[in-house]
Amino acid sequence: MKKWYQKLHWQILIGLVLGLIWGLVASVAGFTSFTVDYVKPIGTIFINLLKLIAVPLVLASLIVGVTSLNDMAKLSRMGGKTVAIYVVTTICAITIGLTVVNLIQPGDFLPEATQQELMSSYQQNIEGSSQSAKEVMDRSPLAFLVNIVPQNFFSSASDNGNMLQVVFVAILLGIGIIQIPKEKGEPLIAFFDSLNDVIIKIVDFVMLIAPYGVFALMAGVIVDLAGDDLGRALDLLGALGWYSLAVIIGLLLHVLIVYSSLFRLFSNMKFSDFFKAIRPAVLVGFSTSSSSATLPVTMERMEKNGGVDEEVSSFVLPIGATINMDGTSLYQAVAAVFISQALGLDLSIAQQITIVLTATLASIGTAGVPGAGIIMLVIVLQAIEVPVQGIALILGVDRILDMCRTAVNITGDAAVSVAVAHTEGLLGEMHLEDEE
Ligand code: DAS
Repeated sequence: MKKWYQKLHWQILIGLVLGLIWGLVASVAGFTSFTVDYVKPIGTIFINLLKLIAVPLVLASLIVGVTSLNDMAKLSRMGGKTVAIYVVTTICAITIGLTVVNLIQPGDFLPEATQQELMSSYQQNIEGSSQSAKEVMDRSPLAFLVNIVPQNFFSSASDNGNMLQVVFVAILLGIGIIQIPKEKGEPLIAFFDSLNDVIIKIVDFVMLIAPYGVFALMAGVIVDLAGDDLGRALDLLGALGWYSLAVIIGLLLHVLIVYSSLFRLFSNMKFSDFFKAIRPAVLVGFSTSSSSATLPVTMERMEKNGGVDEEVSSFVLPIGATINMDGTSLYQAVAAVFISQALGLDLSIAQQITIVLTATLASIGTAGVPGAGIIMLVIVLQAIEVPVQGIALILGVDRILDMCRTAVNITGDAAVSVAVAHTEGLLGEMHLEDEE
């Protein structure tokens, strides 16, 4: 049994705190240049690794998710219902997230001078996109859709590629595989399934250096921001606090409003009983930050205690762990707006609507592993022409928020399994006695 300090999420939290302390001390004691030259690059390597695996992760996890619908062709009615409810709850989550972050405006807690400082420190990365931001205003309204379809998959998969194009190609490939004879499609499905497992294993490796990456990122962000002005560093911490509060308030509102409404509409199960059935899975999800790792627990709890028939849970929950991440989509919407605000960028209504579409797609493509949600945030930031480097601002607190959003992801999957089971007449008695 690992000791508490050997557990990854504690190590990351320790890395976070030590990075904060290092950044603050460096700003006061004057070794900021050492930090910039020798510590910050470790954080850059960590972010680059996350970006490196984003493309194969999206390709493999989405193709596996899309083609798994085909394997259950006889359950197409259930598949349509499941995906429809997943998409509706995801869009509700993003809308709640956008509402909360626009009301709280966490990024505006940074003084304007600091916002300009951050923006200029990313300047070399946005020359192109600020130029293309102007082009975006002049382009036709359907330009966004045109931009999703790549002319060359490999160019879209390149470093500065458009992740949305990768999502588009992945869905297209998945549908193509479904349309060819099963025996011909199986080798491809097996390949992408194996690739998915390999990438998830690589995510595990990358997350092993997360404590060091987060330490370096936090130190780098504080030093970048503070320079010789400690006050600025404290401004960032304040803004991050309000940002984290916006995410957590959004997540709580989503669970209390959307999932309880789902139960009133599609099931006669008491919401409180549902939580007694699912809470061990929610706690495992919170501590592992991984929907995939928690899936066996989620399935066992919903079948054994939640009264959901195995035919429903074995379909709805694995798909949910792959493509349904309400917590992640809400977080991505809040994070995208926060980063924009922190850089002094005002988002138009069109851009906020783009966030709804791209965060829906990004959350579908997010794998159920720690840190996957922030990798997919790249899609949303690129779609609204906001510098991806802004992720460095929020990476330090990401693990804590990952724990929270993963817990909501799991709650959403389980809630939908109850709704689908009830509408299919496959919701039996609950067994909570071992919960008392
Ligand atoms: N940790 C992911 C999950 O397992 C969610 C995320 O990273 O956003 O659901």
